[in-house]
Amino acid sequence: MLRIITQRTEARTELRRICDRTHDDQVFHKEATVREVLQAVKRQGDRALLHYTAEFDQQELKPEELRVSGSELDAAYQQVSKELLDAIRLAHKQIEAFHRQRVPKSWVQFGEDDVVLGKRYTPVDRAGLYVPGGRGAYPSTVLMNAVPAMVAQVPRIAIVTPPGPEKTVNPAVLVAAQEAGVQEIYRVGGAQAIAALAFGTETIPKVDVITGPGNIYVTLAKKLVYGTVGIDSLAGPSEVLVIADETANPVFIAADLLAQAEHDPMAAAILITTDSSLALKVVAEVEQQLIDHPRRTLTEKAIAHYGLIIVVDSLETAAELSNEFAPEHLELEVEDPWALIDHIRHAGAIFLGSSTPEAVGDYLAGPNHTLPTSGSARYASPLGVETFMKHSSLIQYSPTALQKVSEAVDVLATAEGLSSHADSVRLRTKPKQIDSES
Ligand code: HSO
Ligand code: ZN
Repeated sequence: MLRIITQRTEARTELRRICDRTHDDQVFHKEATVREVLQAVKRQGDRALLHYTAEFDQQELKPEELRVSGSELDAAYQQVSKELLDAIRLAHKQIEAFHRQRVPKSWVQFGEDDVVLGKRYTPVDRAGLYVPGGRGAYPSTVLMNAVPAMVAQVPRIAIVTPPGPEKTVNPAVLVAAQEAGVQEIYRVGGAQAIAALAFGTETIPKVDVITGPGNIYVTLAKKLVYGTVGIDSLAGPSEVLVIADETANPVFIAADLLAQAEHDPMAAAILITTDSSLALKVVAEVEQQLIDHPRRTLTEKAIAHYGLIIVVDSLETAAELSNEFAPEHLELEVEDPWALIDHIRHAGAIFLGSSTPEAVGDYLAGPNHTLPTSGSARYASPLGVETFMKHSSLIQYSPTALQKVSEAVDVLATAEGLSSHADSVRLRTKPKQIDSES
């Protein structure tokens, strides 16, 4: 049952509780297990991968089975329907078009005295994409990670994903990977897969950046290998926050809240509304839509623990509370969403108006569905092409330009007690003086 809160202080306390929901005490315990797995893979390579795959995924692999074979990749196309293939292709096309517009561009700037300054963007050499298995084996996740890496022109991209029963990998995942242009796929998941990508094994290449969502073990492993490799972010369970006024449709809102809740028993679904009668209708509608929900048990759990309705006096107050929560997904189900957006400062993705359910963004609108969670939208952004790139600064000085700053560099270097720094400029600008001193 969705709870309704009208009191502002209580609302703030509840939002904080929901935002902090992943900070459980067991994390320390799990971190010890993850450290052990990382160490073992670092030392023993493939042997440790096979050991942990047997232990955690109950699949006995031979080393040569780690990589998904060409014939398996081909066969996957026979296992997905024509409708699914077409939908994957439409999604791919739109995600690619969006990300192509967002490729960071190198630039140079010509200043006085022929000074040239700039930035040069280059892709990483290798990227590793984690695709969850089981409940979260989504072709959409493959596209959302592989497409930006491809657009960034990363030369080598590898996917890791845990094997299911009979060592299989979800055929839709294999098809989505190939549609995106990735053929290098390994049947390994969990912390051991992250370790393999971070350190390299006999079979799996060491990469420079690891992206993709995963369970708590995967997330802890990404956190621990950060520094050895780059990572996209530390993904927590999914969240949606809906701001609605009296013009909103309670049936749509209920469906959107449940669309988030059905992801995970820890997912959060929050409505902030100015209309108390809408709040009551949404509560009833959520109950209704849960009746024959295929994932009823887990969805109900999420709604019971991390579902919430807050009734406020104005849309400005709604925006203020939303900013404090900094939701991963924010829906503006209000008459004039563009007027409200000026009040929104922190959100991973913003969905405007009643014809824009979050699901279009999850699948195929184009923007990435890998978004900052657990309040990290206060400082972080969606995954993108730039996640797979870095930039180098460019600096070129002319003799005249160097002459003009030589005195200042000299003073700074002397102040820092770094005489060779000073010499490196002085030797170029006043070579004789150096000679006579020596
Ligand atoms: N809402 C999820 C993404 C997703 N939805 C994948 C369906 N498939 C996290 O943003
Ligand atoms: Zn979703």
